Amino acid sequence: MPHVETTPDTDRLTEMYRSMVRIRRFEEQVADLIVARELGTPCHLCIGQEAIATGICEALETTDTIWGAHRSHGHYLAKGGDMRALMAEIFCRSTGCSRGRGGSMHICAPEVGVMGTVPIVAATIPIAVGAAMASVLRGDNAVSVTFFGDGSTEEGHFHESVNLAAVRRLPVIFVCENNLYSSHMGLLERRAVDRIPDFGSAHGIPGLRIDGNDIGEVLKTANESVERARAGDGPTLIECRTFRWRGHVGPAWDEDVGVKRKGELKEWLTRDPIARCADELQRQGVASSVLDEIEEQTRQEIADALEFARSSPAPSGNELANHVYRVAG
Ligand SMILES: Cc1ncc(C[n+]2csc(CCOP(=O)(O)OP(=O)(O)O)c2C)c(N)n1
Ligand SMILES: [Mg+2]
Repeated sequence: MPHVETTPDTDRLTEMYRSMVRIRRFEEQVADLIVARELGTPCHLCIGQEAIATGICEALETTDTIWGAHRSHGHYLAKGGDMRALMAEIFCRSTGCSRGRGGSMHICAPEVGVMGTVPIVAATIPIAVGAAMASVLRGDNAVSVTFFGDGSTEEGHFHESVNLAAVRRLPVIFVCENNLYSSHMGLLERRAVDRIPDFGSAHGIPGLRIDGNDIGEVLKTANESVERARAGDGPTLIECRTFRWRGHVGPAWDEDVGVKRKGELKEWLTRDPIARCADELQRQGVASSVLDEIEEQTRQEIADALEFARSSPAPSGNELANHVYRVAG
């Protein structure tokens, strides 16, 4: 089981660097495919936010479960989801992780604990609480994690879920990726105060605010929260401060439904989680050739995933009604 640490050792940090690079380069490839009009699936990119998915998933075992939302390519990859199956899903091909029925926003890899992502804002938060309750009933000591945006904390069932998890001391971790915007609206256009951690303390659970672009801080907080959950001490709410570099949906850099974010983006680019991690690795003595090799291996992996997706067939029309149910009566 992972243990609490302040600075991850060099090998571990190198692997987390690799995880963040895989997420960033994968999404940059997806962005290019959208610009080239080869992809039409709406994609919400997490470029700039990679340290959160990576640091949290690093603290988890394969048997722990994660739940995501519309911006979840990073969660899927960080937890060990297959890159080929993700690319094929974004291409809506039959070999995709949801057999081409889901696209970018409905992805899963249950074999590694990616149980599902749903673009209805806050939708998977109560489901993650249910998974934590199931794990207590089974006695298997698994932890569940729900990733959601700052906008989700304005939904009723976020608060209901934190309450139930706190009352039952369930092994669930609420990870709020606060990128300061919900679609085109800034945080303080939507609420009177900027105090998401208070939603934890209001229910008697730890509510923490951390730098979501600092991989070491994310891992340390995740490890402490996982230990707490496994010890039966209940849930934790972690607010990870971050910023998305691209538009709410699609590849654009500085605009969001008419909102210019250029000034803020410029500032956040200087807090790049990957560049910060590279600096730390070099401080620890890792040669730049090691980082170059990670880039090259990632480039090859993405090229392979792209070739796989392009050459995969579309789902058959005969499957259209599969998994579709109606309530009898
Ligand atoms: C219940 C619900 N309301 C509205 C929407 C439309 N919608 C999709 S994403 C989004 C913004 C979510 O913002 P946030 O939770 O901060 O996540 P981010 O996109 O910033 O990662 C909205 C309003 C939706 N999908 N579901
Ligand atoms: Mg947001």
